[in-house]
Amino acid sequence: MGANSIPTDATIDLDEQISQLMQCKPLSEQQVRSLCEKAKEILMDESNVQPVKSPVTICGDIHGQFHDLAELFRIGGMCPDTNYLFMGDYVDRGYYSVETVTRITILRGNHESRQITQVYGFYDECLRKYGNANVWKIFTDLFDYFPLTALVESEIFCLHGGLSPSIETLDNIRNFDRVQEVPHEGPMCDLLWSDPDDRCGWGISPRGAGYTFGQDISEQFNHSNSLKLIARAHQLVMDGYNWAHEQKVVTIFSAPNYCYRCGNMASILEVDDCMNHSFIQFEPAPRRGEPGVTRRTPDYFL
Ligand SMILES: [Mn+2]
Repeated sequence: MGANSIPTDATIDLDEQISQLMQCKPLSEQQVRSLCEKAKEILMDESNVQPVKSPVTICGDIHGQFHDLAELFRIGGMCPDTNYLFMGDYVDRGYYSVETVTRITILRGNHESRQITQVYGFYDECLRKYGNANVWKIFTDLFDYFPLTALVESEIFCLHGGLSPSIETLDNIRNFDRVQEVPHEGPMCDLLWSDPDDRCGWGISPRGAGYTFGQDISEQFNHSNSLKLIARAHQLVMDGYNWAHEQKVVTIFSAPNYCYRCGNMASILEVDDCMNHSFIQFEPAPRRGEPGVTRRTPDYFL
């Protein structure tokens, strides 16, 4: 008791680090290392289906668009005043993965992986900003501990991608060992890669990993697990959110003008303590110094 009100060296240091990050200045390798060690201690005690209480604000992909993340906090409220649930894909694509990932932790996305980050930008960004791959290694080692899914008040099931033909119940998910690189196939891969589809049943995903799943699959899963809604991220949607499967599934995407060229709105989902939900849409933050990106992004990775 009372210890919380007395700033220790550690909390003073943490406040300084937060203010440094809010100015979009990267932390030192040593600071990243010690923060990630602390984060790992917290994350390793979390469940594969991490329980979350309302009120909570649920967010989708960020992809290193740091200034837009700052805009998200301005609109949605600062931590810890607002309780946030982020559904993965913090890194790659944008120019500020290093700054972005240090501010938030929660569910794992398909980009929180050693293999994907070496192709889509985070690895190169770490090399450019730190001169070596140490920070990339520290972060990707931490990503292995990120929870895979969350459950808000036993009603809203949150995850990055979607469902898996190998998973019928939440207990199936609770029982596997998540502390590993994202596998190329199997239930853990599917949770981070799958997408809802207009066609019924399971389909082959054009992404080359995970599956597509139809409304029948979502209805069965929600019924079996007494869920009202599946909230997920992973797909660019022009309004920032998109209902599917007769409101059994919603996609939330929180990177406005994705890749600095897609022209989409972003959104976050606010769930209040009575479980009422409302979407807040937002546009890109004013920015300076970021070049317009003309490089084409393969559609199957959006
Ligand atoms: Mn994704």
